[in-house]
Amino acid sequence: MYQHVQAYAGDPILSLVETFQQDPRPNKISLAIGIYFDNDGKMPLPASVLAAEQQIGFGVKSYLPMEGHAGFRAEVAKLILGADNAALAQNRVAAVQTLGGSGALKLGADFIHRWFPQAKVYVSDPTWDNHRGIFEGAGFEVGTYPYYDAQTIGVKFDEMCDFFRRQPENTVVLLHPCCHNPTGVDLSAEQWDTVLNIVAERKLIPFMDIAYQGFGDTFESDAYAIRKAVALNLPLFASCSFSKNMSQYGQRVGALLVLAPTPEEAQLVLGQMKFSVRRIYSSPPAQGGLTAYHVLSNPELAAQWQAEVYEMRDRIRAMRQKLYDVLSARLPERDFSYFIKQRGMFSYTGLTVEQVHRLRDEFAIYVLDSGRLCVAGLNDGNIDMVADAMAAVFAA
Ligand code: PLP
Ligand code: TYF
Repeated sequence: MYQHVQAYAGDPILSLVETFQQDPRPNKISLAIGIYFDNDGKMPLPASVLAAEQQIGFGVKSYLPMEGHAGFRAEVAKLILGADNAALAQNRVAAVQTLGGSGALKLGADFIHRWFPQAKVYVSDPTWDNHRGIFEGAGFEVGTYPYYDAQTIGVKFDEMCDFFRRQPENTVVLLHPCCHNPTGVDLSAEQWDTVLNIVAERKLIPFMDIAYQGFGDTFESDAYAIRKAVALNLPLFASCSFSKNMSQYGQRVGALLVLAPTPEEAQLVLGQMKFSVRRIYSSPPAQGGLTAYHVLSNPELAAQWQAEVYEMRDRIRAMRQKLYDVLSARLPERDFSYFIKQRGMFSYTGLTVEQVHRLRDEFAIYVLDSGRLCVAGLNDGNIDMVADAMAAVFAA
């Protein structure tokens, strides 16, 4: 019956997690998956989020509307765009509660493919693997734009701009407003200004995927590119995720925001989003969305939550500093300053695939073949081992 069904090769990140779980070595360390762990190596639930969950309780929850919880949608739009954003007062933003950031990407991708079927999509080289997966799954041809420069461990900024200048109208460019996954290499505010002016001139469609707001710098500055795109009145799509910054991984909490030129068009977009949702899963899960709504709508809980995210951010920064200190002391001829310049949970370490395999085989330390390391998996208990092992493979 199913002989003709193609075998699935598996997702590279999730497959590595399985390999790790089967590794019998007791001292093994996983820095492969993008999850925030605390200094004890546990996934923390912020106290603000726990308080919100307790307020909501575990009683029966009715269905949410197709587009999700109205309060959640309004609060997320304020969090991402800024509470005083004129586009919100003008009712020009269509907001949908989605199944995590992935669900927001999928909903946005399907919408664009349906209404702009000629559009091509470009993602950064490199990007989160599933960006390509989701957009190809929606029927797009997906290409890459120049981004990461292995020579400088920075951005190929001029090449990126030149590339954007050559694209036709309505080309979709997928951008990471902060904490680029997988490299940790971000654009500065000035660079965003330049890029978004090109996007405006060329009439491109910016699709901004923000999964790590608050982990880079502040909630405001991490959303700089998104707010600038709104200020320029671009046809912005923004997908956001609360998986990491509210530890809602398995609850599937995210949102898609679409900026329209008029309130009427925002309603048309919202209507099609609802239609899409109805035909796929009918309505989003209630528990996580309600939790996020309670956190965001209660000023005390919201302030507490932001402070808790900044603690996570600071712990990640401390681990970056420690990695830099140990590696610089061991190999003084090499410049490891990129570890402290990169932002967010991920670091492109500069490790080659051979070095990555040595880390895995000899030291039971798991990072992705690309050299991506999840800095949030480091802690006081494993950082010395990891830094020593990295120094050993870098020195060889
Ligand atoms: N976008 C980026 C850049 C991510 O790194 C991730 C998750 O790792 C997602 C989207 C997906 O988020 P979610 O887990 O909420 O679906
Ligand atoms: O590590 C990463 O970049 C992500 C993590 O459903 C992840 O791939 C894992 C599972 C999932 C979404 C994101």
